[in-house]
Amino acid sequence: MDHAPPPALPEVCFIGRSNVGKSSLIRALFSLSPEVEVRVSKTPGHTKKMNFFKVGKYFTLVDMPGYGYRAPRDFVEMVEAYLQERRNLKRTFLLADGVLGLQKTDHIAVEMLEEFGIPYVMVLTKIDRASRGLLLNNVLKVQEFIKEKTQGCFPQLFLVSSVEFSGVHLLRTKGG
Ligand SMILES: Nc1nc2c(ncn2[C@@H]2O[C@H](COP(=O)(O)OP(=O)(O)OP(=O)(O)O)[C@@H](O)[C@H]2O)c(=O)[nH]1
Ligand SMILES: [Mg+2]
Repeated sequence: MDHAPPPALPEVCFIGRSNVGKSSLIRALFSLSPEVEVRVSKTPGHTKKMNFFKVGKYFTLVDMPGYGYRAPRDFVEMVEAYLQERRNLKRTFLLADGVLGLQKTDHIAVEMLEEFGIPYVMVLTKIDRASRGLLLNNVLKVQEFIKEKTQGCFPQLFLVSSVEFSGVHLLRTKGG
């Protein structure tokens, strides 16, 4: 938090399990903003620190390290402090894998966001890898979960593939 830029601009952040596709989605969403230079990797746990990118003069986005497998050791202190303290945080995107659906660690992340009263949008990633049947099943389960178990989650679920660019435009225009 000591290295975070001053909270002058509105901010959006992207959180989710390691390897879920946070950095890839940011790259797809901001493909027209050359200042957003995110690093993507096949190796889970690639993003180790919170990376802040200023987008034009309008807002800042934050690419977070992932939780779960190979998460940085200081993940909880780092991210909890950020979510609790960041006054200019306007929207949080919680990414879950469209093939795997919600995992145990995703439920922990949801509990944390709910406890801190942070408004968030749920996104299913890597939908190019899921068969239609599997994807439909996961979508229905997540929608039911959002409806029954959450307060702070935006009711609309977004589906994306950062490889095929599907759903990216919709998220750009409707997710914020
Ligand atoms: N097929 C497919 N692969 C994807 C998609 N999005 C990301 N990937 C792949 O998943 C791997 C991880 O992507 P990242 O964007 O680095 O994931 P991350 O959530 O930032 O991971 P950490 O920084 O380790 O927490 C890479 O090999 C990506 O190419 C997608 O929509 N479809
Ligand atoms: Mg990353």
